[in-house]
Amino acid sequence: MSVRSVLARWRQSLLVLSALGLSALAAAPAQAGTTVDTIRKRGQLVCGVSQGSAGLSLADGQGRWSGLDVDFCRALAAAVLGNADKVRYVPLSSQQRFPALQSGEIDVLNRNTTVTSGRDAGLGVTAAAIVFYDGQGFMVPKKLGVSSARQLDGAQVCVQPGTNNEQNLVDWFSTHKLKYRSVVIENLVELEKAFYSGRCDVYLSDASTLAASRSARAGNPDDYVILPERVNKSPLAPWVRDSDTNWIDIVRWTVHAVVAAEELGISSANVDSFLTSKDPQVRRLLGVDPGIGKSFQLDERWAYNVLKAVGNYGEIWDRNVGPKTPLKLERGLNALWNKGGLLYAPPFQ
Ligand SMILES: N[C@@H](CCC(=O)N[C@@H](CS)C(=O)NCC(=O)O)C(=O)O
Repeated sequence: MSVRSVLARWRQSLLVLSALGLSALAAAPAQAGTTVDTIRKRGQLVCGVSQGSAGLSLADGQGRWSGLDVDFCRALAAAVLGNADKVRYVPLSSQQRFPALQSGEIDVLNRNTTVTSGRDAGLGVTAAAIVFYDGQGFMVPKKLGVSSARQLDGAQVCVQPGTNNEQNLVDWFSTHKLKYRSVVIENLVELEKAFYSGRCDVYLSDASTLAASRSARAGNPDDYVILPERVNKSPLAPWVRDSDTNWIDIVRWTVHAVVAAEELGISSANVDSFLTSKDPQVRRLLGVDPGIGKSFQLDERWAYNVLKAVGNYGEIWDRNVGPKTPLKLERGLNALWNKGGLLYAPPFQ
């Protein structure tokens, strides 16, 4: 073969390759913008929440949402858009929540959702940061006369499908060699009706959900008791898609920002007075000394906006689930690390 024909073939294959490359590009879906671009374009964050769990995410009669999970939706809207009110809430059942996140219907899932290895590794989603160290337990009517979950042999247990409570139920009863019958109901309102009307003896869920349900839906909350055993750790987190690392970082560091603020003594009421602080950590966090906002592709005032709108972690806790709310929860594991809890924000630098 002559040099010329080798060159001609070589040129031809380059043409074929580049044509293939171009058609491959043409066939690929248009590169979707980042989550932050999408939020900015629509002027609103779309946040997946529960269908109604007091203290975590619950709408009032006017459709106004509140709760700890809701405050983290608001915090993210403040971080990205500078306005905590720019949120559309999408109520989701346990089974609907991950498909809604995977499909892009929501930007973030803030819905009392436990971090487990299977979800993190298997669903194309990431738990960005823990916002609530909870534990799963059992609630029973006082009149059953039960003081320990070990006395629940033969019980009928109400449980929602698509939760990890279901697995914990199997694990706990088999470990303790007890029998049970599960009553599986997807709709939360129906499930709670079944429990409070006596169709099941036991309601298994996160302790926060049980406390919320008892305060909001039991005829007389004092007629029900949450048993002392916790069947599993239940760290609750905001979830995002694996594919957008900038958005994962923003969600993660928004949680860290409210924790760091509590440690630094910054609150929604006094954040303005910290703008003249000499403390380099405070100056970086609040964007007085610029850099951090830019690294997240956010306004330098992102954390200031978050704190001004929703406050620090302690304020979020007290407002939604703390001792002065119907849930009456103590901080426990959700106290700062230097106050005996697990909340610990890495450095902002
Ligand atoms: N944290 C557990 C349970 C979460 C969960 O979905 N709990 C139910 C109550 S058992 C709930 O909050 N449902 C609210 C709803 O369906 O809107 C999980 O992530 O699987």
